[in-house]
Amino acid sequence: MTSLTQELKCASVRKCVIMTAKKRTTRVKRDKKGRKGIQMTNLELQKTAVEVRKGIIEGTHAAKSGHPGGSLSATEVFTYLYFEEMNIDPKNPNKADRDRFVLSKGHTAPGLYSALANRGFFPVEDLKTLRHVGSHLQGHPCVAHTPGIDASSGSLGQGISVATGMALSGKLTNEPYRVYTLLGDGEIQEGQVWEAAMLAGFRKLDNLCVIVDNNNLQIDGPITEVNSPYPIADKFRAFNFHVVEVADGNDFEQLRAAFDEARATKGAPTAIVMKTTKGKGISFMENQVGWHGKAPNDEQYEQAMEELKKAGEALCQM
Ligand SMILES: Cc1ncc(C[n+]2csc(CCOP(=O)(O)OP(=O)(O)O)c2C)c(N)n1
Repeated sequence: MTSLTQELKCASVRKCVIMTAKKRTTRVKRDKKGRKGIQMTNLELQKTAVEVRKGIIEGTHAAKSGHPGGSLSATEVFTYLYFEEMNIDPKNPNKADRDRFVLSKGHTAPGLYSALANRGFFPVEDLKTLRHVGSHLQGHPCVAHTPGIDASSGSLGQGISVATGMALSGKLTNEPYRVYTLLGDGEIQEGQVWEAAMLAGFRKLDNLCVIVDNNNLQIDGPITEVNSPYPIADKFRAFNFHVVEVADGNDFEQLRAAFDEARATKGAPTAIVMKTTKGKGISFMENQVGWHGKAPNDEQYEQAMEELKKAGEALCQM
């Protein structure tokens, strides 16, 4: 491939992703495995994840604050849920039978906002207004202001309770939707998480999928040094969950298998416990606790965006 062809191809990656999403938005029939998304290949998902990461960096840089570390570790799961797994419609964010998502680790809103914007819920340009006065994109998700947000969150531990209530409601009213919620591994130190898990297991809420982002770092250090929640999988099993352990939650193939297994599981809620890398995709942020809640300065922004541009170009070669 000549460099010009290569350049043109890469410049159109974003356009391609958007076109693919638009073209397939109308196709919301479940595929053979029951996935309700737009049926993308792993390569398309990887390219999309690069775009989602760009939005995280754009947003936190413009805000001069926010949480890039845990947004980047969860980028693949945000991308997979909104582009492949869930029954959602960006043109009708509140449709009654939509699958629900609750970001229990609400501080990683930049990741969720970027997935929603790239999926077409609102313009990608809005990401630069993160945390600005008057913007609909505040530091933590707010159900009243942002299209696609199903629950306000940010006080750690509470989101899983909201998700459990939604799942129980779905069972009581015989609604077909599924409920997904994403928790941090530091967050699960909160006692309320286990009250919700106890109820979900007891009520056999097989329409509920709890995802734990096991990036091993919390706000001020490794989880094993602060208050270890290990063994995480065994704890959820003790609360009558079906558990899927994912060795690499930044790998789409493994996520695909995990969500297929969760959807096929009957008679128990599923917990997907996935190992990830905090700060994934930006060399100087990876596994650095200091990037939990800090924005890149101008120089760091340039470097991060350059790395993401190169990552996108490398995917174009495939
Ligand atoms: C109840 C409550 N206590 C404290 C905080 C402040 N806080 C925000 S993020 C965070 C650490 C969360 O760590 P983890 O769940 O591992 O998140 P991740 O590494 O995935 O970003 C804390 C303590 C909060 N949001 N809510």
